[in-house]
Amino acid sequence: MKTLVKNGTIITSTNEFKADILIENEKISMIGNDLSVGCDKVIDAEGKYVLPGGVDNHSHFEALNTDGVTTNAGYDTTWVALKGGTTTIVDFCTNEPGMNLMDSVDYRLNVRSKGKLAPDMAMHACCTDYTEETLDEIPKLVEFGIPTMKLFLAYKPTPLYMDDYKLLKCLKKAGECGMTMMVHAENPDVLDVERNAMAEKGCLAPKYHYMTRPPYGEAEAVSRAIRFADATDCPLCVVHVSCIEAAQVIQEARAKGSLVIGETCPHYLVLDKHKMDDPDFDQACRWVCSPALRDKEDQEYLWKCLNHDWISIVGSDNSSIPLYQKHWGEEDFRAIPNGCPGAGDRLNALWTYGVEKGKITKQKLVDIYATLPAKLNGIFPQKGAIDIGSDGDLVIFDPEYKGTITVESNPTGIEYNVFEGMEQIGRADTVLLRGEVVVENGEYLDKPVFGRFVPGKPYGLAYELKK
Ligand code: DUC
Ligand code: ZN
Ligand code: ZN
Ligand code: ZN
Repeated sequence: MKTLVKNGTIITSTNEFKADILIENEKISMIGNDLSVGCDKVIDAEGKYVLPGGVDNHSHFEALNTDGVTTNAGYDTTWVALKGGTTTIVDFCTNEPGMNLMDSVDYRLNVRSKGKLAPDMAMHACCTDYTEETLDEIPKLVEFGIPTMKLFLAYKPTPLYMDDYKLLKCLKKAGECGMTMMVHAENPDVLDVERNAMAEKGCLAPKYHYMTRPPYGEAEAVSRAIRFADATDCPLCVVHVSCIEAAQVIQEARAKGSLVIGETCPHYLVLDKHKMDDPDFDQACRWVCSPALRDKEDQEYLWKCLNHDWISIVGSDNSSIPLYQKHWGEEDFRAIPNGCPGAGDRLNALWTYGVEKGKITKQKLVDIYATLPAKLNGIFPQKGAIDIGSDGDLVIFDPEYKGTITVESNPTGIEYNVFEGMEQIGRADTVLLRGEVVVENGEYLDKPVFGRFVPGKPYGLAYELKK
């Protein structure tokens, strides 16, 4: 199977040039001017940009919650990522109830996602049930192709929560085997103090969610995790950085040479906390995620961080939690499951509110949405690059498109879109996954299930620095 993409303007993380791209047997085999070869399919990309397929460092297509009851929309909704220009998701595999991580990975790959994946998928392990066996599993996960793991420094007293003892033990082991540790950084005691105080006053509306998750609690946990990671020589990725205070901790640590990488998310870049002020619980609960949405100034600072590479990656943190689960108990902010959908809107949010507003360049966009996430996960240059030998994963991007985001035009797999009503400029017009057209005219083609597991190599983004 040969596919030729002609006349497009290629954008990479460092460059912009007009060229044709030939994909043969799933891989890019030629890049050059006026390629004329016999082909099964020719796509004319005149007037369009050709970007590497997106790599989403952060999705939870299946339940994050380990209570066995809360579910996200599931792997059969992963097509929303493809429609939005993401050809590889990196999904979090938590402990299945009663299972260790390796068995949970096997269950995810061979049962839960079987026959359902639309994009390709790499994986992060996510320890939600620490036992001493967890430490033995770390090298096994790396060897299997999962060189990243997330730990929750919040959610005390659930099994998700990792105290300093567990954090340090995991970091030591991970540092020895080339695993990059990821942390959800919020100080659990700060949260408890603030949340209990609000609840005692009877303040239970969704807006108290952001009022009780202060930036200093996030910054404190980030700085503690970095100190531990430094001491154990373990590469660290701080996921979903939301605020100035936390970003500055990462910025200073990077300046001093710490192996720390920051990730933020589209919702922290374009939405602010006042979304949760809506008096209607069923509206306000949609924006409850952790860390919480912040202020306009935080958004501005996060864009600046991306430009300075103080924060390196934008992942969606897609958590497609249906409304009935967002509001399934008392009207109490503490009962709302945390997380927002967004896997389909990462590229258009970065383009509309980043490139179009002059906040980032097109090259920076490619870097933070495809190239650096692929490097972090050890799947570069197979993914995240337009290069000879890379997978034929391409986004043919129409910069002329103008629209308004609605859940109908920009589906999430559930009933709402947290960017509803916002302007959108540009869109993924055509998307190729390993040479196969999976999105055309902005619409998902509903191909028979197509995604594959992509194993990652150890050390990820820290590899160059560790040498
Ligand atoms: N952390 C995430 O990464 N996603 C959703 C909720 C959370 O706490
Ligand atoms: Zn988290
Ligand atoms: Zn602030
Ligand atoms: Zn997440």
